[in-house]
Amino acid sequence: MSAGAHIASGKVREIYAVDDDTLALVASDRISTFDVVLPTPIPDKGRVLTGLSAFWFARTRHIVPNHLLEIRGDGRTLICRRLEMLPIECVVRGYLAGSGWKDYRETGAVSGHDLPAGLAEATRLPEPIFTPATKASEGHDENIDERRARALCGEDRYLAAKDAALALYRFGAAHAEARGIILADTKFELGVASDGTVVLADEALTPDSSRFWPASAYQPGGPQPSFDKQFVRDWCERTGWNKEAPGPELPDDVVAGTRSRYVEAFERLTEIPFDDYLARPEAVL
Ligand code: Q0Z
Repeated sequence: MSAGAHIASGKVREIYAVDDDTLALVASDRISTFDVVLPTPIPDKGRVLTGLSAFWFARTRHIVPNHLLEIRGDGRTLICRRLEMLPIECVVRGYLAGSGWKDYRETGAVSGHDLPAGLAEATRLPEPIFTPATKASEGHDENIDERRARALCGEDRYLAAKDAALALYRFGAAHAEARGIILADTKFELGVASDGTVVLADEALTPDSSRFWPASAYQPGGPQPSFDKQFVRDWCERTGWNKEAPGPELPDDVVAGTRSRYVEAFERLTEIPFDDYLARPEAVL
């Protein structure tokens, strides 16, 4: 079960120990926007994210081994191999957004990658770039250059993590693009197994760990609407909320609209009806 000691809490997920070698990752239905967890859950959001992660884990084993052992019948719990985690966030960017856009605007570079001058916000980069970041215990992660990331991980582990992250991004971005979704950037967490192998962990290629943009609305030169969260962000903006905790309670229509965006992302990417997933979560494996 997810019975066992509580190990860690994220904003919207929990980790429990199953035994010495095994963890349970449980995704709640909580949603955060503007860095604040809202008081109103989005029904099945945790199942969408769990199902998507499991889908990608099952389809990327040829790129890098991963921590997934089993998906629970509740659809929101992944049973995983416990690893020694690398001390960096493995971020890959195919487009210039978020802190990548901010760092580029201020310095012309992201994590030590000098980029051509004059790029607009949300531009597709000539090649995806690996932009490792520190793991901040609170506040925002900080992009770091290759030298610092290499020193934190060790040479061999760093190179294995970088190669895996770039290959995973390329795979996920091509799959998503063919289904009308731009994977602008994404963050992976990798760990090391007892035999020294570098292993993909945590969640992978979900809307909470990535920027998903609807390809139909893509227009470089400014911020892009988020596939999953734009509806709730726009509603929050209209309330005049100051973006400090506590966030506003969401009305039913905003909850329902947001849920359907998550379900649509799941169904477009997996080509599996979400009801099939709810009936049998192993359908994504
Ligand atoms: C993942 C995180 C979450 C809070 C630790 N297989 C693993 N082995 C050891 N540690 C982890 C994993 Cl996945 C691990 N996180 C990130 C996830 C809630 C923090 F669900 N922290």
